[in-house]
Amino acid sequence: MFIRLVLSAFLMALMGPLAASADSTLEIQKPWSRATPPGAMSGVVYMTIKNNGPEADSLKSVSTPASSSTMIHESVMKDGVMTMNHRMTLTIPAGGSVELEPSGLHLMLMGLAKPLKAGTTLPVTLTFEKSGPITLNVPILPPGKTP
Ligand SMILES: [Cu+2]
Repeated sequence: MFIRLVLSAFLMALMGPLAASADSTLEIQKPWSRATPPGAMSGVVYMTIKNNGPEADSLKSVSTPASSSTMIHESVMKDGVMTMNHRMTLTIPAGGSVELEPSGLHLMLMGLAKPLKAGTTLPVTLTFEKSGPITLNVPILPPGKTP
């Protein structure tokens, strides 16, 4: 447990400078992903994207070397059934934030090259219309854990 705490403090320190682009007014807070069982083809990434600037920005694309494709999804309850809608972009309002969290918005990694392993990190690049690309190292949590 102690080692894990030290490790996450270390990862946080690493993530700090990486989580903001040069002139960015965007802040990526508590990114996380979840370990996947062997053979699983998809994974998820959650985070909060905060926009401290005076103008809206939007997330246009997401990529990671860990999967063959990545999409912005939104889980919605429709007629009592949970379905996932594909979103082309995600707008972060000026002075506002958007939360990606379980049962809501998430980044969906499809075609995983190998299982996502707890305790490791996942490099993910978010490309925004105005702020450009922001690369993060997303911590992978064990199944059933949340930050
Ligand atoms: Cu999804």
